[in-house]
Amino acid sequence: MNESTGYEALTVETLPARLGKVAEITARVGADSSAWQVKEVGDGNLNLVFIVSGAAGTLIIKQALPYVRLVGDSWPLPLYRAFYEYHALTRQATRAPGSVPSIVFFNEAQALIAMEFLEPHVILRRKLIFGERVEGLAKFLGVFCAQTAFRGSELSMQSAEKKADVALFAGNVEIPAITEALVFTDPYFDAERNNHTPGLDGVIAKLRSDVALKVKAQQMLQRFASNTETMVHGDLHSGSIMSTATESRVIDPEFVQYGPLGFDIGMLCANFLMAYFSQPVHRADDLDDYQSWILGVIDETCETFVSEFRRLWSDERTGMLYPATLFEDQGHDSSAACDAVLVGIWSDAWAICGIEMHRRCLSLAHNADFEDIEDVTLRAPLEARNLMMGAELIHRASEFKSAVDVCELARTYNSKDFL
Ligand code: SR1
Ligand code: MG
Repeated sequence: MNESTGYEALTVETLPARLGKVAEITARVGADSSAWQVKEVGDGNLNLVFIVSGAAGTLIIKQALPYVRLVGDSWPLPLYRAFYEYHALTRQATRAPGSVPSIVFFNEAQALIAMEFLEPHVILRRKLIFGERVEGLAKFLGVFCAQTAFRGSELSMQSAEKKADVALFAGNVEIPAITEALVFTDPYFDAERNNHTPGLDGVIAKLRSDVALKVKAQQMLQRFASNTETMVHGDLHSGSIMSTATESRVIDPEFVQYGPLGFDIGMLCANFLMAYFSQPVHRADDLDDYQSWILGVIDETCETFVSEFRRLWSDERTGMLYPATLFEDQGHDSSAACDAVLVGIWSDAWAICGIEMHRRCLSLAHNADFEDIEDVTLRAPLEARNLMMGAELIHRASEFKSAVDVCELARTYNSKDFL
């Protein structure tokens, strides 16, 4: 226990006694906490996650640990990330209704959030590894990304409210610092926490000797750190999405901050591309079909993002940016302005996409898509395709007309041999 704050990490044994008197929780799980069943299921890099079931139902209890779980207490991490996650979830629930689990209870001192148990949802990354399809996934994700991006920006928000929000989330220093190092910087030199699959040394040496690539990655870091366009989820990968065969939700926004409009969709596409490149080892029978399905999800997600963004532009442009007083009220069509904003979003998104493809193979915290491939002689050539395509995306980020071009590029990389 921390004497000054009263924080104490929960355990399977202590949870019922410690939370058994919280009315919001007993109302959802059951009054008799001695009969609760508790399982710790956290398989992420940072937190404790408990499934708590009782006579009345089931809840998720998520609690931050004061260090990085993946590494241990040699890497301390502030508990305040639960506070930011809570505030991110409330904003996402308003800006993209139905997209995130509902919150039942929040305790700041204990860095604890009790939330809706999603069932029979499973982590999307596992579904992609097992070759399962999710109906409506692309529509859901495209709408989520567009609504949170648009409605969290001064295209929609009043400036006073948006600036207050930027100030609130600016207190989240240490968590974005992980992204600043692990995503944007460490992949491009031999950083202490890095690791990579044996066999990739030649490809990695090529990337790390590409000064223009490093400059572009640092330019994107500058934008990530300094451009507070909208509230981003900050860690939107297939491990932050839970799905059934027909329904999906976004979870885990503790990496929230105000950042570039294209950040989330870029990171998301990278994770679909990594799922795509990893498939040849995960399946034989329906490989072509399943890979095409993944590319179809990328394409439709991006298409949906654009159409929803355009709809919001026309129906909900209530902020100080590109006001109707300057366009429609003067008899001027603003669609060229919308096009220009979208061009900027995609240029950022494809660069972020390439950078995320690099970091998941080169720095700390790799993806199960590749990492589950135990035979490194099979894993390395697939990761090499992913790394090389990542570099092309970063270099040519502003040249892609749409996700169709990016998917086409993925198809060409999918048959290349770089080792
Ligand atoms: C030290 S944390 C490493 C990664 O885990 C989180 O889920 C984020 O993706 C972060 O980059
Ligand atoms: Mg996470």
